[in-house]
Amino acid sequence: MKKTEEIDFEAIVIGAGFSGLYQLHALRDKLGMSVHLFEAADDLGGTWYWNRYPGARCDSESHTYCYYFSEELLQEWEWSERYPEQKEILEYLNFAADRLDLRTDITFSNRITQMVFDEESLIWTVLSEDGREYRTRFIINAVGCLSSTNIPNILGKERFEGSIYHTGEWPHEGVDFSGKSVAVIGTGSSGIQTIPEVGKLASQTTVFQRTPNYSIPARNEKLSQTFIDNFKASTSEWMRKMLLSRGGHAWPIPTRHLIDTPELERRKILEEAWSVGGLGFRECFDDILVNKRSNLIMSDFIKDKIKDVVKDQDKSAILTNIDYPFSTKRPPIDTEYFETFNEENVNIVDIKADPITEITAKGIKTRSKEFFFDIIIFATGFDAMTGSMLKIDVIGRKKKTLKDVWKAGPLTYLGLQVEDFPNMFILTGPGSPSVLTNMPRTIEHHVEFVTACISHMVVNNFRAMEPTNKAMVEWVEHVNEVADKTLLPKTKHSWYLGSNVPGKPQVFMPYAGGLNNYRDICSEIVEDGYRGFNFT
Ligand code: NA7
Repeated sequence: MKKTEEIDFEAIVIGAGFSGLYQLHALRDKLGMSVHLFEAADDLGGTWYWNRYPGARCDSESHTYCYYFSEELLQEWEWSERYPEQKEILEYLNFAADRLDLRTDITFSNRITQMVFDEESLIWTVLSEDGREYRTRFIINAVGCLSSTNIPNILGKERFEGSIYHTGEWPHEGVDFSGKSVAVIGTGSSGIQTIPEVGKLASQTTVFQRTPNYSIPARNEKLSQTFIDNFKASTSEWMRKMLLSRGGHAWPIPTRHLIDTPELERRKILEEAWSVGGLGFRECFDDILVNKRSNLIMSDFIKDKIKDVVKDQDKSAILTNIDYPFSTKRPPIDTEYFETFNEENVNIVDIKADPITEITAKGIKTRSKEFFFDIIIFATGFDAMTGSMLKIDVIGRKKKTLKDVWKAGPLTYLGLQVEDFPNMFILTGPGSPSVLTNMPRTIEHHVEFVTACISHMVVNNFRAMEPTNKAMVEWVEHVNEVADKTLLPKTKHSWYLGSNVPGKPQVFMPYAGGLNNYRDICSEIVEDGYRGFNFT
């Protein structure tokens, strides 16, 4: 029996992705704390450990999608392409973990299932799947925003005699598509990356599309040595640009409104941005997410581009039947996605018009037709932003459960902490800019914020920290107000709102005010004596 005050580690970090690895390093090597990291997978990587589907690649540009807290890491690592593919990101994270000697303080294949706060000792007891218990003062949840897979509950799924895969839980040995008839359900970023690769290999590919997507050509390319050398000589300038931007990316900050730009000039700007490609396309004007008319013009521009590519009129009509403003759902970027539909053996089924009714032993039935497959791929996304936290049974003060506190939608202060769950932090949690940004920039900010909070507590002899109810409620109101000033909540079918998961409360979860503004708010709160937080 452990004594009440006894702890195993001063801090426990959960999750070995980008955020957890840096948090382990920061607390252990900057603050000198005893820290341990638990990870459910048998190796590190987080999102990039699980998402090994064909074509898996990051939508952020590689030289921005990495740690900037260490100039050494920046100088030593070399990215090969404009966008890093999954394998390269995993290699990068392994490189960083080895350089920082992190593996010694990580336990793999150990899923945390419960955490319980003791009000008297102010200690958390963390329970893992294998029945072991660990006691700690601080818990930092680095469980990821897009880690809890969403597999729709379609009637008859268990009857299917072929193979079923989800893009977010892809087998390490890969999948052989040659000579196979393959179904892909879902046309979000994962589906849009997978479909061209499957289309090349399978004998027949059928895409089941519920909501069509605006997708921008990624225009991936090898990075030249000149680019790499220039980058290494100016990393601080790259960082400066990223921190000034709303999304934590390094492309030029938009200054023009589409609506005020004369038509010829507007066309020229859109064409130029289209030829550069990538997520930066939406940043060529400043008013896309606030002005309906501007958004409509940009949306129509993209639809025309899709129509130019897809030759078959029926397929083109299904792919461009988009009824929501551009970028209000997370916009994918692609490599030859629409071009793939020019292949005769690649077809698309509009399941909004002709919904899937069941999965049979041999394939998929829609209301009007039966299809036969060897393989079904679910590219159906994730229970985003709250799914992974709510898989853990989190019990705080007065036996309150996180599940209960979040039953009408996530409540947090700054996306970082929840009242009645002292000393528990969530990295890139709901209510923070997170998924609306280039994740490593948001992650570094959160890790450094949490590290500073803990350091502040140590220096001042505080034993517990949590937000006040007022601060939390006001922050959630602010998150909603900010989102409501944009077109973002106008799309009802979006994982930003939780609408992809049946029964999930529909609340706009990320903070849409921009990473630059969010960072300023956090700094002001700290300067104001950690306004909104209570210290014990
Ligand atoms: P997404 O973006 O959530 O896409 C999932 C896709 O699956 C999307 O097209 C969904 O349609 C579709 N879906 C979800 N549930 C169903 C059911 N029940 N039936 C048919 N189709 C369904 O996930 P991704 O993995 O592609 O990307 C996640 C993020 O990773 C991405 O945004 C980037 O940030 C990186 P819907 O649109 O909900 O109608």
